[in-house]
Amino acid sequence: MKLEQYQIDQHNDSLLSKHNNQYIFIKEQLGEQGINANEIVKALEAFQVAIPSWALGTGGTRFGRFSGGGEPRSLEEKVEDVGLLHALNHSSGSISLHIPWDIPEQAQSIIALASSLNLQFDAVNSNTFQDQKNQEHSYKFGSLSHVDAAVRKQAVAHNIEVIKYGKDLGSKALSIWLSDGSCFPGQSNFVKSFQYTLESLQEIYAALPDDWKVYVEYKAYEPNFYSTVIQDWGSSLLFCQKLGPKADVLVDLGHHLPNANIEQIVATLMMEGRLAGFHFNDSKYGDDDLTVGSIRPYMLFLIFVELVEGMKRAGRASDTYAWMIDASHNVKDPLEDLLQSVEAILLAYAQALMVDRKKLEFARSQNDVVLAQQILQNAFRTDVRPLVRESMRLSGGALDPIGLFRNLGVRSELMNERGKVTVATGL
Ligand SMILES: [Mn+2]
Repeated sequence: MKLEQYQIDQHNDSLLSKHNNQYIFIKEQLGEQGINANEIVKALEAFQVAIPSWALGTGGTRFGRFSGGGEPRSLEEKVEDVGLLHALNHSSGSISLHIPWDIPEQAQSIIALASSLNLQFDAVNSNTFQDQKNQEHSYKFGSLSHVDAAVRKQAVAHNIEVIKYGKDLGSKALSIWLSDGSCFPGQSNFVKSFQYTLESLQEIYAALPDDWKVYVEYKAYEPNFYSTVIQDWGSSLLFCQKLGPKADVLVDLGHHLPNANIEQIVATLMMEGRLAGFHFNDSKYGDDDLTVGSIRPYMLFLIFVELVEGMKRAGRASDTYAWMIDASHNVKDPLEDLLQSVEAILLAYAQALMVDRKKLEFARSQNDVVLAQQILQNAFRTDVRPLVRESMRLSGGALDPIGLFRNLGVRSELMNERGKVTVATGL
């Protein structure tokens, strides 16, 4: 299924006068505070969030999986799904592949399909947290950190193979999330695990093309419950520093211990120029993989306050970082969920762009805690939805992406095309 521009235009026409009133209202409101609404809209238009190939089907838990019907059955259908999202919001212009769940057997035809939908290929993701069919060695006790050199070699070779697939598609980065660790005290030697991992990563790093990056993701726990080799941003940064300038730290919002101050981590990584980008999601307890902004929108906003500050300080545009959604759960239509997630990201970004930095620095210099809090909360409590809608409209997307998705009956159309019982590859 493909959306036609006239369908989006018709939808926008029906909402346009109401939208224009709302946009003019906020534009004036912001103008009184010396903020240029059009500039924020421009920044929103430029912000693209990659969609991972594993988020297009209903995610499961270790207890069960409830597929929703019409899920993509092949890589081609996954690319088509991201094409639908991008047509609706014009903010999801790339897809991030997971190998081996989504191996591009014929790169040229996949590239042609993606280009026809205005999509590019984002970072490729390796997988050494599962055993695959016919795999010689098991990853039950680790991969890049394994005590047996033969297992490490196999895991390194897999990552190098993933780079090859990515090169064929025009990707420019490899994302590595390592589940290696231990479940019980005494099971592994922390120092040896670190050193084996470093040696393995060095081999992968050496295989990176010149214009590539490797993103090193950390996670506090799960699936290992006592220790994780790359457990936090400090370990990740240490690996990156030892590897070299092509390695940067990838922050996944669900990979921290409860109540971690993620915005401070972001500020520190940006200060060091080592932030690769983000895996967005939301959670209440751990790596819950919930819709971005659904539980803790204020935290998301505070993170964007640091991101905006850090980008400005480094003189880097938003498209020089890797932004991706990493979520996959049980109860929503995955495409509607992704539309909500992208909207939440853009809302937080818009609010962060509104923060009066000069005033905030002044408040800080005076130790005016009340004013500092007020400046942030004024931005957070402003309804910036008309700005996000305007950015989508101007770039050719829909004023109300989920509304249009529902009005057009996209899911039932997909179920007609693909069947009611389809299960996408993934978790
Ligand atoms: Mn992730």
